[in-house]
Amino acid sequence: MQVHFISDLHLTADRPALTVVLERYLTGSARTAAHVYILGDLFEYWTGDDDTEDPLNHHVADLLAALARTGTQLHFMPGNRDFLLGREFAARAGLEILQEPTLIDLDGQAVLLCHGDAECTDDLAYQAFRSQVRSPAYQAQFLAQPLAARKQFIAGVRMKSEQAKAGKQAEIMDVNAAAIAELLRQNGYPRLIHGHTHRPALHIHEVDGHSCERWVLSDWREDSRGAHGEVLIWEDGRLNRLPLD
Ligand code: LP5
Ligand code: MN
Repeated sequence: MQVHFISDLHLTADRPALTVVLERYLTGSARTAAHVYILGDLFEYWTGDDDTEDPLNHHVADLLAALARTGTQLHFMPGNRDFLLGREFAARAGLEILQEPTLIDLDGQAVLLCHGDAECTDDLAYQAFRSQVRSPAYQAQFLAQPLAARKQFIAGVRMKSEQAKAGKQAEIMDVNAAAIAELLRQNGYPRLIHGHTHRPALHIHEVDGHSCERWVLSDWREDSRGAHGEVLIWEDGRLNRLPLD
């Protein structure tokens, strides 16, 4: 049995080549997976499920739904950019929305899944912003606004976030080791898989005498190599990274 993990695709109409990589993956190697877990930031940003103006949203829903129809189970965990993705889009795309964090069983081994932003606890400005925008009352008030107003607000947040990041030290934008240790402790010392930081690596955390693997997923991007991504694949009791282009 294969189980796949991807995150941080940051799909946008501005980078169509990334959607082509996704299309090749979903019609290719994803077909051999029993489960595909999308661990957040599938989209560059998400305005609300009623944003039906953007053809990209329909196209991605159709691609995911076509894979779901072949029997592969699709799971989506919200990222810091697409946490407003809701039940309507999930139903269209054949996705199950997961709570964060979620503990799964892979051939008898416990694996914990999260996006990764909640564990960046040194980034105090981000955590303050996060608790505000993750409040259900704030989200309901936001989603009640007209689409154009929401788009304008998000454009402002994206600009402010880029300015803020330019002034932050790289270390504070990574996960905090104590936050990871606490997460592992609370969940019975599993293996951990997350994205968000765009720093693909395998780390070992020694917590209370347990040795826990932390797999950080790669983001998908367009650079001098062209558009490319990566999927982490569980098969025969081990994890392997498969490059996608
Ligand atoms: O995503 P990434 O990795 O680039 O940066 C994140 C943190 N930034 C964010 C913001 C998103 O990137 C962009 C917004 C996506 C749309 C979400 C919808 C929101 C609508 C409201 C819903 C109810 O998550 C960044 C972290 C970085 O990860 C590393 O972990 O540092 O955090 C910031 O930069 C946040 C700033 O420090 C503080 C907040 C600035 C925003 C202020 C809002 C004022 C709005 C004014 C609008 C006119
Ligand atoms: Mn993220």
